[in-house]
Amino acid sequence: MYSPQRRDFISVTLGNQAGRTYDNSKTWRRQSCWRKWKQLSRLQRSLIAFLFVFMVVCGVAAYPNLSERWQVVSYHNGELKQAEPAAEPGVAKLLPKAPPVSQPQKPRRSNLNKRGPPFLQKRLSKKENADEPKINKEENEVEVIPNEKEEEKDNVISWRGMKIEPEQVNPALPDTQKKEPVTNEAVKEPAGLNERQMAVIEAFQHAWKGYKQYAWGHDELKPISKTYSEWFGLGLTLVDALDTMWILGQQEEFEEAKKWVLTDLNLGKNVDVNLFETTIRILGGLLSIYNLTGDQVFLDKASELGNRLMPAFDTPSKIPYSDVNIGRGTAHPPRWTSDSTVAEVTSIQLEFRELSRLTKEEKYQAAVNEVMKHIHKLGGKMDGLVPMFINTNSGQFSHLGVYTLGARADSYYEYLLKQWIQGGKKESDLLDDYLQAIEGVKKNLIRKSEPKKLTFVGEMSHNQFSPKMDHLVCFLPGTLALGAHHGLNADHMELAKELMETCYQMYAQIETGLSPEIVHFNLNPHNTKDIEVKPADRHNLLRPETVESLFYMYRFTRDKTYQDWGWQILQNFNKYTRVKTGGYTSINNVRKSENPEPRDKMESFFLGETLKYLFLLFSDDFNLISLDKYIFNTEAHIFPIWTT
Ligand code: DMJ
Repeated sequence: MYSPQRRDFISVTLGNQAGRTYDNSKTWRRQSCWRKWKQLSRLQRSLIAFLFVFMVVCGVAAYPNLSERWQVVSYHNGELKQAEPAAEPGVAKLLPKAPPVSQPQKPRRSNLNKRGPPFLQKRLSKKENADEPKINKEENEVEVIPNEKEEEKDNVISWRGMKIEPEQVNPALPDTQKKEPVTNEAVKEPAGLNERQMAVIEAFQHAWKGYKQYAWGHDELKPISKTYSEWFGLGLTLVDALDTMWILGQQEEFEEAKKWVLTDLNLGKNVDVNLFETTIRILGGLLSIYNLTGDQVFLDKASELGNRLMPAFDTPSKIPYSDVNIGRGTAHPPRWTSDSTVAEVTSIQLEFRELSRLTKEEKYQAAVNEVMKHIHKLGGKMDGLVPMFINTNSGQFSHLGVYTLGARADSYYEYLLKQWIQGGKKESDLLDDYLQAIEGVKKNLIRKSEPKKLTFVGEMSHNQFSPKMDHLVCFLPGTLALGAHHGLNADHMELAKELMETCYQMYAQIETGLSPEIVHFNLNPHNTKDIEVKPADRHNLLRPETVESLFYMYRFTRDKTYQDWGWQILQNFNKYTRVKTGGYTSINNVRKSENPEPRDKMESFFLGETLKYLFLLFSDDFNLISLDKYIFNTEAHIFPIWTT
């Protein structure tokens, strides 16, 4: 029989079990659990609480890895290229925003701060995977981190149209502690590329990674402070590196950089630029890449820049001013003098002459030829050697009496020979001046050191010989060898070999295996060391001259010793100047291998010249930029030898 009291009892008891709603069931469960919890001993309760907290902590720690793994899977499947929730809505919601189609790479935390548009970042994360020597906290030691599996499988087309597998352009970096080349079994030997060339490519990629991440579109990378420095504000490193990327087969990087040139290189900005530096690096870089690619974009830019630099020649003597405001179209000498540097006004000729040939506008060539004609006739030389300064008003040499093959005069000699070659060996004044100058070097500046009898080029100051030699002078073995190759005196080649050995010793005899900026040779037979380095000269700026000459020497002699010397130098750059987070840095003290004191600057010529010459040095393909068809300007940009 129905009893309301009993029904109430039943309804409370049974109703909560059988006919309960979702809310009611939760309440019931809570009450039941609570009751059970209360029945446990204090020890049991503590144990369960501890286990619960432990599991929560583990779960939180594991979450990012899980989400990252999901993300990689989704990229590899190619299903979620644009974070398309339609493909797998549940998973897509868990993922961070997916990268665009052109970036099929697992995003890494270190990629988050990258500068530049996202498509620029594709290569960066890939390179971070490689086994690579890393400079430690003190930025001067190497630590190797484990290799992760390559995830990306796209191809790169080299400039010769050769298809290169990703592993081939991104090898694990060799262990720089070892003297011998490192063989990486995982890296297939591609046709035409050897492991030393691949090590150069890897070095380039590491340098470029830093530049892209911290200095994109700016002049120079400061790799330690992870920022940039501006000199002219013209993307100096980027433009300087264009033809290197092309030669090294860095197609993707090249396309990204080209896009920057197209859209962001503003040559009309109100800025004072140095005529020489802008000509050799930017005008030279643009002309070179135009010659390699035939892409009109680069010639248009080169011709715009050429026009903007022309006001420099508007001087009383027609010897150009050192500085030009490319936006305003005005030019001026430095504030403290009306002099220009001799090397600067005589090392812009290859570029302006080539610009005339390509644009068929005579004015560029006319301006620079005028300078050479003037200097050809000028008094004040010593056996063909020129002083370091020339006055833009009078057109006369100034500060007479100091003669060097180093800073402020160096590339005058280099360009005499190279203009003669560029023009098809017809301009005899250039050849005469070159030959006379080399005789002047032999007569006045060449000596042998003690005790090892290293042949070196010193300086003359007011008839006093100084056994000082800049690293810059190490362009000379290469230039002498080039002249000999083009038919000049065979004894130039002998001198080239001796000087090459000396330039190598400027590295080999130093604690870090890297040359200082300047050395002094010992002439005293009682001293035991050939090379002395003054405290102010101990820096290394990642300069190219020695590896440049090694390249010429190898091409002309096929003596593999030159390749081995270059390999040692590359390894020492990796050991002492490579910055873990990307880029290479100039250093303050090449004698201090325990801490070479990074300077926090990667000069544009490290990419434009040093790595390019190393790559070419290691190549056994002598048709790769044949020296019978091309010449290099003083920034390693490539111009054809004229055939008509
Ligand atoms: C470069 O800009 C050029 O090689 C120039 O001729 C000399 N200085 C640097 C490299 O050392």
